[in-house]
Amino acid sequence: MLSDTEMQVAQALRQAKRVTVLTGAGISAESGLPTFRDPLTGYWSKFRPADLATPVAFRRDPELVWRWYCERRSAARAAKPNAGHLAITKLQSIVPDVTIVTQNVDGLHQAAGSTGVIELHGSIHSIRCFDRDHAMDLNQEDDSPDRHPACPQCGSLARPGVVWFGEMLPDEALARSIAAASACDVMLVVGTSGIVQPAASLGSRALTHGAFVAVVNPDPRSVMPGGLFLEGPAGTVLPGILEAAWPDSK
Ligand code: BJW
Repeated sequence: MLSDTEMQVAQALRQAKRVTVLTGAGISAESGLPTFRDPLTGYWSKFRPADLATPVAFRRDPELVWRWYCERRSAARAAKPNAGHLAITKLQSIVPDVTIVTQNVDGLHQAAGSTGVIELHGSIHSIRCFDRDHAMDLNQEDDSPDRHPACPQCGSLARPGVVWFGEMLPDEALARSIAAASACDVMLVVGTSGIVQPAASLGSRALTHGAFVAVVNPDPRSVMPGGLFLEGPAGTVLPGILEAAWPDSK
């Protein structure tokens, strides 16, 4: 039995021509990947972001950072998309214009079959060189915590293709996300604490432009101002809303 709020979101989706979905680490939690800020299991409950997710940290201890990202890459590769990722893929197959903007680096939206995914914080599955941003191939033998590859062009060490604190987001990804937030009829904000900028501002941007904004999260502290709040895990809430919006679709 869906709540009134869930029915409102289902109705808004049914009428929408353009939908933008902004996701964060919470959507991959049900695939077994930790979030960042869960007080018990989140990465930042065990490690300091300043030791692992900044250019200064990499300069200070490149091997530590490389090892951490190798472990996370291996976990991301082993993970399978869950019902939340699959519901978003299904939404893309029903509504003609659905843009997925993710802060996640794990590739699980793509593994679920979603297309045109905008990766605001890059991808853990790519590497480039630290000094000069030369793209590097991540071949199997290099993908090891014990072997830190160097750039064949300039000799600088490899780093993960993600966006660390203090770094600019990829220009094109950010511009496309801002455009998608500004032009959508409905925005779903799924599994993000809404703390990290500039991604966190996309929900308010959508609201300012008149979109219907709904937040899906088990933790009510992540409510975005003005948006409707659907309390619960993405893997339950999203399939429920889709089922209510399009009961006849498989
Ligand atoms: C579920 C669930 C289930 C659980 N279903 N939900 C303006 C003001 C203040 C500061 C700044 C600002 N502009 C820029 C900054 C600085 C900084 C920033 O925002 N700092 C904040 C901490 C305040 N931003 C940056 O540095 C960005 N760069 C930038 O803006 O450049 C220009 C600039 C630079 C410097 C100064 C000013 C301007 C870059 C940000 C890069 C973030 N990088 C990371 C690491 C990426 C690589 C990696 O994966 O290792 O990105 S940090 C980490 O946080 C990761 C995430 O993408 C990001 C967001 O986290 P997310 O996804 O929201 O996860 P959680 O854990 O926070 O939340 C999970 C949620 O899921 C929770 O709410 C749960 O309840 C929920 N949940 N189970 C649904 N089953």
